[in-house]
Amino acid sequence: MRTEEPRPVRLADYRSPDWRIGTVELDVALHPTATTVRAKLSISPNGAAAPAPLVLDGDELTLRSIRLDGEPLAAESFVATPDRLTIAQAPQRPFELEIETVLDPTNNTKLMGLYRAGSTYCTQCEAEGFRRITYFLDRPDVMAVYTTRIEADKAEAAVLLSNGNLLAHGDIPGTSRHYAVWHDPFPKPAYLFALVGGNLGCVSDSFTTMSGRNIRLAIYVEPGKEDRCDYAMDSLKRAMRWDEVAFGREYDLDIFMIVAVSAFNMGAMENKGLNVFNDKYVLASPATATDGDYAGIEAVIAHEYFHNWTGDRITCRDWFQLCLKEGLTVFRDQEFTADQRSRAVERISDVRELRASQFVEDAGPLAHPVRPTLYHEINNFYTATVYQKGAEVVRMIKTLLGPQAFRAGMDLYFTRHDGHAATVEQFVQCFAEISGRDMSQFMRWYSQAGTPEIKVAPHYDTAARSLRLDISQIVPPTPAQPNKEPMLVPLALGLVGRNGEDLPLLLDGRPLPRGVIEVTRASQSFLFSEVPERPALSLNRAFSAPIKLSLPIEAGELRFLAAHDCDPFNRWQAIQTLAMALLKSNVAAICSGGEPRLDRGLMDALGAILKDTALEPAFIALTLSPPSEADIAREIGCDVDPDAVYAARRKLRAAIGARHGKTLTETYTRMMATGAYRPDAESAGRRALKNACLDLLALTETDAAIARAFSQYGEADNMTDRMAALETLAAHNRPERAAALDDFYARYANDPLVIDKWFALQAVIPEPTTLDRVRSLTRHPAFSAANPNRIRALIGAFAQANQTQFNRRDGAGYDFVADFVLELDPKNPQVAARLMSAFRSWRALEAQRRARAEATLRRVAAIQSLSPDVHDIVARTLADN
Ligand code: 0A1
Ligand code: ZN
Repeated sequence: MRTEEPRPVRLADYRSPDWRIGTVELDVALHPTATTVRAKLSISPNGAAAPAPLVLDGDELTLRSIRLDGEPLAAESFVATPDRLTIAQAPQRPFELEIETVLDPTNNTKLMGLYRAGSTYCTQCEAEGFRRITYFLDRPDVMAVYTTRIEADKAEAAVLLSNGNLLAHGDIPGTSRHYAVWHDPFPKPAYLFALVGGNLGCVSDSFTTMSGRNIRLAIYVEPGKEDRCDYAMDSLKRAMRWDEVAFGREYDLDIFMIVAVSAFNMGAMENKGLNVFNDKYVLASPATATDGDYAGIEAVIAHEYFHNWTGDRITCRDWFQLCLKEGLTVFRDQEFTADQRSRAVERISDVRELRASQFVEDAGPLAHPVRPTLYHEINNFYTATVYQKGAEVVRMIKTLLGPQAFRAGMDLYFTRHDGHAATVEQFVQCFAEISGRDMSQFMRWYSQAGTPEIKVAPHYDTAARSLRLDISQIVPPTPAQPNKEPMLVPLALGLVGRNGEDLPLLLDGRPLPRGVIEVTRASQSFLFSEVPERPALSLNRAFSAPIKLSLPIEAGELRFLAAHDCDPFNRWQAIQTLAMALLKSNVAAICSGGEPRLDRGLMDALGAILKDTALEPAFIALTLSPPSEADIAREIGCDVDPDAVYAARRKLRAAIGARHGKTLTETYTRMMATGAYRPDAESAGRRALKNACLDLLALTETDAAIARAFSQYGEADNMTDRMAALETLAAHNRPERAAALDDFYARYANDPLVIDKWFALQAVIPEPTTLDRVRSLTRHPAFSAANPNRIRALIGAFAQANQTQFNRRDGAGYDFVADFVLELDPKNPQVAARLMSAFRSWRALEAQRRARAEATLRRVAAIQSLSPDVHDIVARTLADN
């Protein structure tokens, strides 16, 4: 808890460690409230010129004993507090330190360090959780080889796991206890350490690597849930193969384990050889998981597996380099999904997500560079900017270099830095060397926050048959960065001729490699020659750069691109651009008491897409969905009225339902499946389109449309269709809604992950009664403020996905969330801080809501006992720089 203003950590202050730790031998005796940890560390000075004190990190630790080279350390030669162990005069030679600490995993509510998820013992050490297990140099550039002995009562923990390969196991004679010894030969930072003990069911399989090594694969879950692991196991094997093919990366230990736990602060964790997962990203069956859940499992399993090379074999020198492993690994998992499913659909989904979360973050007080230079609490930097924008930055390197040079750069990175803790500079240097390019301007993507705004003015010269693009860019000011330098923006583009085909791209008379121009200055021009006709401009194809684009383009031309662009992303984007323009003007109309208008052109373009049977159903479904409320609000930028945004979007969707009723009904029927549920992308795409039709049709409010949803709800043979119908019903205050909600609870009361859907669904109902509903659901027996999944489902969904009710004009939504955060904060500050970030767009709201939000934020900020996590978020959210 805060006693004084905490001191930030700065990138500029980085120094290599004074000490090295070569090996770590842990001996952990599990006990519910008194687990003992004996750690034997081999420590040596790190070539330091001047003798340095040894200062080990701790966090809420209790020291039992300490020995140096086998001898008890005299009381006057060390100082141990819960958060530090200092030996002022440590020997300036290699020595062995033995530290015994005692932990209380059952009462560890922060879910960092060693804790219990239900009855299972598990650990979470990233970023700084290992220091809650023993005193250590808890920083990623201290890499050691770990040997871990675990012992426990057999009845309490029949399964004992840690990183690496199993060396030995057996009973402890004369007791009811047993033990297991694990050894991980790969040096790793402490944040990748993991240990699990519990009575778990196991599903196993095997994988033969490209060099013919046989790897045992094991997924551990709550007993009885083994039959829900098939998809996770299948995804794992596909990810392992893909990394061999796409990046030449082979798995390195004899065994790869995944453990699903019910209480976890995040999605999952890439501990070496022993990934620990939020069970939401492992367990799936057609009856309990939606297509979205299946896709999430595939992506997260792949993400954690890919970390084995990008994160574990090569880790980060310090936490400022977080994007080095996260941005790169997100890029890798996105590419994996694109290859496994549909590249176009994956790209559109990723960009939608980027705009809804990262662009919003970048536009508000929590904006920060992909590589921050300062933090108060590292846990608050596991953000959309580090992850999603970090992935976009890697993708731009690939776009600039081309696939072969990109792969060669990656290969160089893997060979050069294997076994080391690296920096972003070292990563980018590999591509600079391979390509011979100067990447110094590109580095601004890592250092400058904010979404660049690119303006393009086209000038076609009929006589000269040339096209000049005048392009200017600005990077908006962000906290602590009032002035920005121009970025290197790779813009993929196409000139689309009247027949719908791409015209040749000759820049200054030469063919343009890969169709990408490089914007490098605040303003510059590009001249295309031999352009036989005035083309339609398809810019930033496949979203080649994470920018905001503005281009004077007529609606007719957008409709043309929506119908003909060979870049599927830009076909989708053309519709989004049309819809965004309409939505913005309709929001303005609603705010000034006017009527929203209709756009015949947009409707026709949508109708054409809907009828185009050559298109993937998943693509059509995405095209039928207008920009999100958060995205519209961000585009409006200031004085936002979330009720007007919601109304405009709903009206547009209702208009689509009314205008295309017949086609939507036909499509709904045509997309119905025959045969058993299959989770593959194509089947999922058909369901996505079918359910998009169902939802749009229901917005016409006809009894028939509601009845269709109600009967789909009742008759569905899989969770995707049942849940989609329930979501549709939830948007309509009709008796069917209450009936379906009650039925849903009765069916799934014993399945917490399914009940989370029930919580979330009710939390996002855009009606004034929702706050009371959410409040009373916090007292529901299925709710628990000790479980992050329950919190995210109910409170998280309300705060982050219910724009109208969180942002109630009377401020009651803000107060409710703030009060919840304050109650949670002492128990789980990490999750509390994440909830608090829902306030990040408060300055963009209209005056009354803005005042309410500010009052709530100030009330929270005034509390002295805030955790560093929540304090950091609130302080930055309120700061006006
Ligand atoms: N490295 C993980 C994310 C992660 C970060 C912190 C955690 O602590 C609670 C847990 C997980 C990933 O990228 O998947
Ligand atoms: Zn990750």
